[in-house]
Amino acid sequence: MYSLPSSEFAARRRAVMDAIGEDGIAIFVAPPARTRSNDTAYRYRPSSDILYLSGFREAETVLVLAPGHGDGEFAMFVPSRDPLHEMWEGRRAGPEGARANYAADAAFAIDELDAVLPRYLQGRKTLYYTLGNDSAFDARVTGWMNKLRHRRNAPPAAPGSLADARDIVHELRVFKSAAELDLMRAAARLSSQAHVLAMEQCRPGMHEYELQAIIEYHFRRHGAEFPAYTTIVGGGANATILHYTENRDRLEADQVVLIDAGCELSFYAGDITRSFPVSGKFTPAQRDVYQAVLEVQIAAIEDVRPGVAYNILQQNTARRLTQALIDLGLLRGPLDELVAAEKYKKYYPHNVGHWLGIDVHDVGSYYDPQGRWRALRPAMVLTIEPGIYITHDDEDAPVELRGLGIRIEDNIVVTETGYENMTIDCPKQIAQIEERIGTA
Ligand SMILES: [Mn+2]
Repeated sequence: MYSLPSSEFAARRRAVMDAIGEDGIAIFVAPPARTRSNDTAYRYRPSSDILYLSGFREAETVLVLAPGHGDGEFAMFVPSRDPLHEMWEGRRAGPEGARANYAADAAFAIDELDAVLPRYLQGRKTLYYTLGNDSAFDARVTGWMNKLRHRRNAPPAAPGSLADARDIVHELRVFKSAAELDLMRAAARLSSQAHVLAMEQCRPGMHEYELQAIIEYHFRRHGAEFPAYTTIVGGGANATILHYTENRDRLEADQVVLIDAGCELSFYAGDITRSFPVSGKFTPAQRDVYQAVLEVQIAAIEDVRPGVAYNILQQNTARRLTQALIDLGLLRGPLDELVAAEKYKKYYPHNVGHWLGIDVHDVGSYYDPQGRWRALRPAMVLTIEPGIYITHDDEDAPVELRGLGIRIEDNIVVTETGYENMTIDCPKQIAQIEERIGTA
């Protein structure tokens, strides 16, 4: 239901191969599994670029794109079939499965890498390989290069220049296809539903981890592979810690709880934040801050359309939030001076949002090739997530505002004429929120 057609993976590989040309070769290496405790591993999360280019999920995998190569231009090196290993650790595709189900032109056991890969490198001018992720693999690449440089019985044939394939792949990943947008809408919908469940089941005296469990139960129950990132549930002052993930404390009736949670469905991320009163009713002070953030968030979403430079979203948001902070009594002074001095950073220290896709903070440059902030274009997906955070010990802040964090985050697609809010079903107006809390 949620997978992409193989033609889409083929088109992505074609686009990369067209960009690197017949003089080039690109190598993509899956990161290894990581130990969690003694001899058990973290659940493996496949490499995003390998997912993007092939849909393949196993560790110990290397993808090679060598346009026009006589042995086949798309080669995969994968773990070999092994009944005993598979009995303990799970099924493997093996080289045969890589050819049959992942459209590899040629496929080999990963153990054959040293023997086979020099054949692909030989005679290519540019090697697209990302140095620095895996020093052991870097050393193997160097070894193959040296072997090809110092051949006795044939002229040297090692690539003379090194480039980074991420520049090509990550630029492609900035623009989502129609099929990808459908997957992202599904991830957004599931993430929205989970936030509504948390609102409906919230009661004073519950613990932050209970809301986390409600949310993650919904994700997994509907087939999400993982949460797209560690779920944040912070009540009161915990909401002022931007990446709070302990989720351990009791939720009190006078607190606002901030939940930042999204699922990863078919390896596409949802990323939603909502902030709501534990009791079901904002205090007047909390309501003022909430309404201010909400208005800034809606204005930022309204700014989204093709041609708007990314930094304009940032600048407009910083200015509007600064005005809000003045109105709330949190900053004092002329608006222009406060904006120029970035005084808002005390209460709003992050950016307005980020690209969203296979990675929650998705890859891709925020700049154009000339180094200027890039303009939005249709099929880009980004989050819009302004916030105001007032720590418990902020003596400049009115007492009734201390220990309060509000962030509101939606997932936005740039369209031909403006934007589509994929998380519009997740309530954020005060009346909509208050009527839901504690009703289940
Ligand atoms: Mn986010």
